[in-house]
Amino acid sequence: MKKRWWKECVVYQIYPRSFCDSNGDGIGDIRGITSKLDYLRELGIDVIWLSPVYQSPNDDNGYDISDYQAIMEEFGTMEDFDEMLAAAHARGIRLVMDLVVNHTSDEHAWFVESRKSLDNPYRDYYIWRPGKDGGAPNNWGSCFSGPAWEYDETTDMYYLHLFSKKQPDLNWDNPAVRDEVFRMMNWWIDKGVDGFRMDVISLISKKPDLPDGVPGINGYAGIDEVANGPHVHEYLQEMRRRVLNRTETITVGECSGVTLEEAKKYADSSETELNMVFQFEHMRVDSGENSKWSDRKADLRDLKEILSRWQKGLEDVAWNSLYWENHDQPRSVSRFGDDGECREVSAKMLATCLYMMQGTPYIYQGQELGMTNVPFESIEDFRDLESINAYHELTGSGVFTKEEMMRYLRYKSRDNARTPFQWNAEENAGFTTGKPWIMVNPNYREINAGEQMCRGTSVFHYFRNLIRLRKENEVIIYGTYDLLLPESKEIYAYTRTLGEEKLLVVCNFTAREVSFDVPEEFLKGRILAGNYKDAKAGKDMVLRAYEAVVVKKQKS
Ligand code: TEU
Ligand code: CA
Repeated sequence: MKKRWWKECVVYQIYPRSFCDSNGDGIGDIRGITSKLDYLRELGIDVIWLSPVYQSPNDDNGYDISDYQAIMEEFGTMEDFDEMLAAAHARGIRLVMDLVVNHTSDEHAWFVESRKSLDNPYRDYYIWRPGKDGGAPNNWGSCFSGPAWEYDETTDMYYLHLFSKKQPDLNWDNPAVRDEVFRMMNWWIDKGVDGFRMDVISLISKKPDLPDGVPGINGYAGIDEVANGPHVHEYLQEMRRRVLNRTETITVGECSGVTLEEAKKYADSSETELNMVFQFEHMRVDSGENSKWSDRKADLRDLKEILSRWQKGLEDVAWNSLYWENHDQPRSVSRFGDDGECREVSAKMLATCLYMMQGTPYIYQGQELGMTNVPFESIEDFRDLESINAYHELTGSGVFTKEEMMRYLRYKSRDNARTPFQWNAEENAGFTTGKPWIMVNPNYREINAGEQMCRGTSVFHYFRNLIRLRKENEVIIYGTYDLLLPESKEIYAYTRTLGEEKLLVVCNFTAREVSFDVPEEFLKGRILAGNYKDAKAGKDMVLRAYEAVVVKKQKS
């Protein structure tokens, strides 16, 4: 197992629009982030993954980029960015940019040119096709509802957009596109950034004949038909040679549709492509029949099967990322824990369960406070185009009633993760002095960073302790993983082993008391972490509601 700094670090994701507003316009910004770097140093994280801050018309909150080398006006200036980068580095915190190059905004200069004429030099920067049988070239659907093709009458052709029609897909088979992307990446590395999170990077290579896929609940085929295309690994190996090898960068590919076998190519230990990937199997464990729109609760046995398969599958051959949350997912304490009376203890349990595994931990802003899903009252409360479009498409076509869809949105909408960070109990949770761009979760008076930093038993201090524990125990970073009690619906238990060192991690995923037989070798073990103050790992151990314990075997 090669030791690497990016295997030993902890990453914190900032969604800039909702993190901290410094100028009272109700929108988070770069100077707001700079003002909160000491908070992040206190938490103990090593790397910031910054969601896009590039120039954008904000159709998809910055994941639709119109200039990769300019800062979105609402977020500030390039000087603000340079100041933030220097301030982060001065605190020993690295910065990872969000690389969104499967598509650009339709307002990017390349696309403005491309759509002008068939022989425009930029025409083949994008994916244009003639219609078929009077309609779109194939049955692919957009992730944001409707078809993945938009008719453009200027040249009487359709262009592909796997996301919104304002996010036309780039044609990665065109070497000029790859040259542009690699040049831009090198420009950011020259500025001192330390790596990239790569948006939907598994989708950049499309099968040349763009074949129809299997229709979903809205009649269109999903993006998994496009994932892991014929040249994706070739293009990433080229990226590694032309950009990533020049400095010790950290790279993580967001790989919708990735399988364990594919992940061994994207993130293999020969380091010819990326360091790690975000897989989605554990994020689909509570999906509905054909889509994420469901309020089904996950079965712990499914979660254990998935996470264990990825732990064992990548062991010694690649590297895992470890995440419950990001800006696209609902809050994990509401999804996999309990956001009622057991909120804090279950937030701590979920962190223990995941971050004691092998892989690089990713913490999403507010997860370290146990921030919860949001009691959205009506569709007008939502801002995310995925949620709003799905609501109109799926209720309009009768797939779901409005009541069903509102229930599913409250449980799964991406906006659950995008309400303002809760800094304190003052108006708007201390996020802004203006009118926030999206509602603040009403529970900010009880759940906020200010209160938790002053309370040693808070979720914040528990996360801080887990981060410290990882740094002090190599067995957590490099040890092998072995699942215990695979059939238990209540307990997630596993061991980590590195030479003589051995840990036991036990988590009760229910509000009920559950008995657990502590393996003999841990009976006299030392408690390294626990979300109840008087945890002990004795014979006939009884795990309390959402109790989590980490026990270190004592050398005999
Ligand atoms: O997300 C890609 C992706 O797979 C999402 O469609 C995600 O699976 C879905 O939203 C879960 O419901 C990336 C970005 O993270 C997302 O914010 C962007 O909207 C999308 O790509 C397009 O850039
Ligand atoms: Ca602002």
